[in-house]
Amino acid sequence: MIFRRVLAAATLAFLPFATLAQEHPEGIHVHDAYARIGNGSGAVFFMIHNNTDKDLTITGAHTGIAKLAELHTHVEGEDGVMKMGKIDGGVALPSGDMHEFNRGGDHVMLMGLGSVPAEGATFDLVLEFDDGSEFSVPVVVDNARKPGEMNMMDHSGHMTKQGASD
Ligand SMILES: [Cu+2]
Repeated sequence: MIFRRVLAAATLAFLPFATLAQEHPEGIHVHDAYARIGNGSGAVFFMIHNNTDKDLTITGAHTGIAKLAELHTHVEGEDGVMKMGKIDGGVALPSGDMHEFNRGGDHVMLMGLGSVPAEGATFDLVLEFDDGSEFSVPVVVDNARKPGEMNMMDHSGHMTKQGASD
């Protein structure tokens, strides 16, 4: 019986990993969406998966907390200095593929913030796709986050894509 008990304990210990491995449901889903906000502007970071059978492009975004939300990336200027700029043509998200919006890379820039949401608060960022559909992502304000750090406990971004094409 001791062997059996050990086995049961081992199964329990591995359960969270098994759950993680299965987390690729149908449709669009987002992992670990967070924002850094300050001085009237902010940036949103997340990982997005396209598990639909359709090639999509993220063409834009909007949110109730900012006048403007733009897809940005960092590009090297002629002087060799990295600058932020709008991504021309949007972000391609082919079927079965994923795209990472991360620090120092692509991000969703928020400009013209009204009231600045508090640390730990959540707001909705709506992503716009080329097929006319939209996808709402709950984003948590996390100014304390260090670059490259990931919140493995956050599974809040899993939902079905809703929009014109459904
Ligand atoms: Cu930016």
